[in-house]
Amino acid sequence: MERTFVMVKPDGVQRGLVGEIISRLEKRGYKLVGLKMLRLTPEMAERHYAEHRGKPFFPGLISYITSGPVVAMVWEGKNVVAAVREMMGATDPQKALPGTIRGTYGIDIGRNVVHGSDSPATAEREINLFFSPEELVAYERNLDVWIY
Ligand code: FUP
Repeated sequence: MERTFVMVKPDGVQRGLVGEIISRLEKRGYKLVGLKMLRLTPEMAERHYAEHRGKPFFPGLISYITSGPVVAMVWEGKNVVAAVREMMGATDPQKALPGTIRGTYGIDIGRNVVHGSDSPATAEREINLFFSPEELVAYERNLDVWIY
C-alpha cells in the first residue's frame, strides 16, 4: 500500500490545527502508521528542502520551519500521495481551493500550515529522513473492508 509523509508545520501546531489535519485524513479512510513531534534542526530542514537551496525564499523557509515544533506523520492508503496533495490544496494558500486545508486555514505562502510529499519517490526519501523503520507500525484495521 502507498505511503506518504505529512508534516503539520510550526504555524499549524501553534494554531491548534494538528487534530483537524489528522481528523481529515482519518475520516477520508487513510491509515496513520507513524507519528512524532519534533523541532527540526537547521541541518534537517536544509536536507528536507534541499531542492530549494539557493532560491530567494530559502533562508526564510528554513527559519520558518525551524521556528517551533512540527508534527511528522506517515499515512498509508490507495493513491495517498496524490490524495493528500489534493486535500492540502495549492502551495500558495491564495490559490488553494476553498475546502482544502490550505484554502481553509491559510493566507500566505510562507505560512501554509502543512506539508505533503509530491510523489511516491519523494515520499520514500522524506519518510526515511524523519523516521527509522521501527518507528513505522504495520497493523490491520477491521474497517478496511468498508473503505476498499
Ligand atoms: P510543496 O511541495 O507544496 O510543499 O511546495 P514547494 O516544495 O514548492 O515549496 C516548499 C515550501 O516553500 C512551501 F511550502 C512554501 C515555501 N515557498 C515559499 O515560501 N515561496 C515560494 O515562492 C515557494 C515556496
